[in-house]
Amino acid sequence: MDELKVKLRGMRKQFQNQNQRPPIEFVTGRVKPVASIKEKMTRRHVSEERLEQDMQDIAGLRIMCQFVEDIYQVVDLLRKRSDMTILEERDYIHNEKPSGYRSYHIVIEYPVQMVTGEKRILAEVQVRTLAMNFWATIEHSLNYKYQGAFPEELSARLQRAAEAAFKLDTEMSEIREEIQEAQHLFSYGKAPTERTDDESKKDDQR
Ligand code: 0O2
Ligand code: 0O2
Repeated sequence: MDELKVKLRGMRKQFQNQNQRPPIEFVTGRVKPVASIKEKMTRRHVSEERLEQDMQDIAGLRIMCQFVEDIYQVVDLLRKRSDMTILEERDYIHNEKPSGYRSYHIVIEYPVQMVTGEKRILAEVQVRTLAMNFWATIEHSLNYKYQGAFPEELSARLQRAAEAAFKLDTEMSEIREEIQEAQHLFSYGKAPTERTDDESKKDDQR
């Protein structure tokens, strides 16, 4: 998990080193707690022998992006990497879940070098916008209270909130160029187009 977090955060750093806006805002990761693994094993009828193959999210990473377009750029970057293999992709952005949940899920196979030799582990990478993350975090915490059985009114409200979050993402995408220019001005004191030839050369050499 730590290794993968370093690598994904490294992708963000590389863009920053090039004075480019990174498509990754931040990365988090968790190992599924034992209680959640046991609960999912019962719910999904997963045997202990099949656990490593059948439960894909024991190791889980989350990549947060500013814009929906960034999600697909990140997915493309992950597809090109040779240190991990993508086994499955699930686009819950264009096929949102009945709850209203949106995110892009990727299941990767990642070789870990153990003292006993190489071990290939599965990890689930969830790529989402900040707005999708806001919604999912809140809905997830409500799930603890209601154990997934939301009252109808709350469920409808959450679905409406998910649509509102997606509308926000769509609106932000439409003014993306304006925002990007403003962010560049804020970070580097000038718009990307105003950079001198000398500065561009320096970046290329980095
Ligand atoms: P910085 O400088 O704090 O931003 P670790 O592996 O120790 O770095 P850990 O304990 O695994 O981190 O925590 P986790 O939850 O996986 O990731 C936390 C990272 O995500 C931290 O970044 C947080 O700052 C960042 N983070 C969490 N929530 C938000 C958020 O809402 N907005 C933003 N922008 N960042 C968030 P770093 O890498 O520790 O560095
Ligand atoms: P955690 O660590 O508590 O987040 P299943 O787990 O059976 O629902 P499957 O096929 O194993 O489904 O994987 P799926 O649906 O691609 O991804 C499951 C994970 O996506 C969940 O993990 C959540 O993190 C997230 N997710 C999926 N649907 C929703 C939703 O409606 N609301 C929220 N907030 N998150 C969702 P877990 O198992 O809940 O673990």
